[in-house]
Amino acid sequence: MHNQIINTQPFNDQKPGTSGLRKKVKVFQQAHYLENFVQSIFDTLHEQETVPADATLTVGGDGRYHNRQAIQTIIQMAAANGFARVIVGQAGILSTPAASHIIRKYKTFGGLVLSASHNQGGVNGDFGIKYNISNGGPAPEKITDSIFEKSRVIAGYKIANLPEIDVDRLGETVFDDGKFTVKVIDAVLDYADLMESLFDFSVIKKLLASGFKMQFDGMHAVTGPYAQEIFVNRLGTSAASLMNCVPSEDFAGGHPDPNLTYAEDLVKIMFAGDKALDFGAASDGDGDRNMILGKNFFVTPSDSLAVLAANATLVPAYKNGIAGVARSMPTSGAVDRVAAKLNIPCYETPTGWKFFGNLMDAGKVTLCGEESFGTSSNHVREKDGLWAVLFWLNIIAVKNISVEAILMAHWAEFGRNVYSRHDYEAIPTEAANGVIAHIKSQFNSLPNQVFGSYKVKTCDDFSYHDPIDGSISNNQGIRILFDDGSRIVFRLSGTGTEGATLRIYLEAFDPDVKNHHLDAQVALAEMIKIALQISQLVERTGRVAPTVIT
Ligand code: G16
Repeated sequence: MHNQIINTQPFNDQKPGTSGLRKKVKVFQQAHYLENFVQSIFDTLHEQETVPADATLTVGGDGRYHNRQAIQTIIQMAAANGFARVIVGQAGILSTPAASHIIRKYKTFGGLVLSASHNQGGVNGDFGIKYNISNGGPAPEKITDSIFEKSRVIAGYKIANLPEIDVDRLGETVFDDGKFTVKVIDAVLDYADLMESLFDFSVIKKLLASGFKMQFDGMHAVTGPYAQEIFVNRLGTSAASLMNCVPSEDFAGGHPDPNLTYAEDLVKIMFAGDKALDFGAASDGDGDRNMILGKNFFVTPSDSLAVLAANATLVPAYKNGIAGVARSMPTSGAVDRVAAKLNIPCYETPTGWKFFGNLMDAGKVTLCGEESFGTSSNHVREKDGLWAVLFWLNIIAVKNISVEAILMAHWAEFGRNVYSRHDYEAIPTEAANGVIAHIKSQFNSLPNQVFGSYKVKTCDDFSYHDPIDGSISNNQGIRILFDDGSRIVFRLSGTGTEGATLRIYLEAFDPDVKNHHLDAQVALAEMIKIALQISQLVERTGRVAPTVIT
């Protein structure tokens, strides 16, 4: 094994976003691009933490195009940067929650997770990389900021001249008398064992054998093999209950984002009137997101989090109760109402799973969730799509009622936070920044203004003060809060790779829930108009309708 230093020039666009660095595949394919970023990560680790001589790095990705090449490069760079061992998922694949689990279970120093999540794949699609720390969760801003700083001044990277590792074959390859080892593992089994330790598989098995019909959509992405092992091999459901469960490098040309727009095959099945099945679920490119559907019924991610929190004690892992909950700021306040009733704390963090890690490590929260189709608990430090699906199945199996009935009972008890998100994707960056600047310019004049039946109480740009490490994160989204508790939030996405994506989050509270079936778009129609009026979005971007509504 011979280490070399390769001279390089900095790239100026390697600032990690909401969840690591996400760019077009073609950007990552530029000479030295990936290497520069990985070296900036390793340099940060060596500077900020003591990397022990026996340090192990977990490496895996969602299997998208460019995953295999990137993994070989990372292994060679890990060897030259003082790691003693790399654990890699078979075929280079690890779902994001499985990667988090492997880091925790095998106590590795950290991990590199290769994914652009729900973004499209293939040669013209997206690729991504992020660093996860030893708790299994995404690196905090202190680390990601330093990575960016180092990427701006990098002059060289270290790489070892190793032969290509056969990542399809399980087992260990040892170099230089044990100075460096690569171990290829089957991560599906570890993850499935973890799920079996959390949920009551016997009661779910009985439900699935009772004529209850479910459909899981893997969206041609990473969760297919996990779903096969868990639902078919361990829970005994039929193979026909799984769809799109063979991972493909370009997600079969699809967009692996589990929402009502992109999971259209599943949506058709679940909204087929009398023919609809009892339960439907989908997860995304890297397996951390989930969408839950009942018979002709969509559960918003914010409601899903609230329902899981309210029913947590039905699940073996949480039978003694939950310590607290956390949600990202744009996520609806539905879970806040559950927390108030359970008399447990509820934390409001910025968008980005990395903000939950400190709270979980400190034992302050057990469940977390985001409006962006992510929920999870302290079993890992990432959001976890299949975990959420199993949680729902466990609740349904114990309660023995439909998804819709669960929501109806929940709303009757807690009221309903009517909620929707409107995304305007790939807007020219300048126009999107103009919209945000225009809203901010009204911060002084908006309070007390009346818009139809709504009166503005206050508005701000959300700041988060981390109660554990004291760090402060500013500019996390504009909030316009109305007198009656309704609100509009505007944010620029930190995960897009083309222009800017502007998100508008709309929320109104309905305490009486007179009309359970009221369509959120109908209920929020007036607020949608107000959002467009305040932002001048149509005038400034020329967009007359959102790209995606969830
Ligand atoms: C990532 C983050 C989430 C965040 C989501 C959307 O999810 O892990 O915390 O909510 O992006 O972020 P944005 O609104 O900035 O696009 P994923 O599933 O893409 O890794």
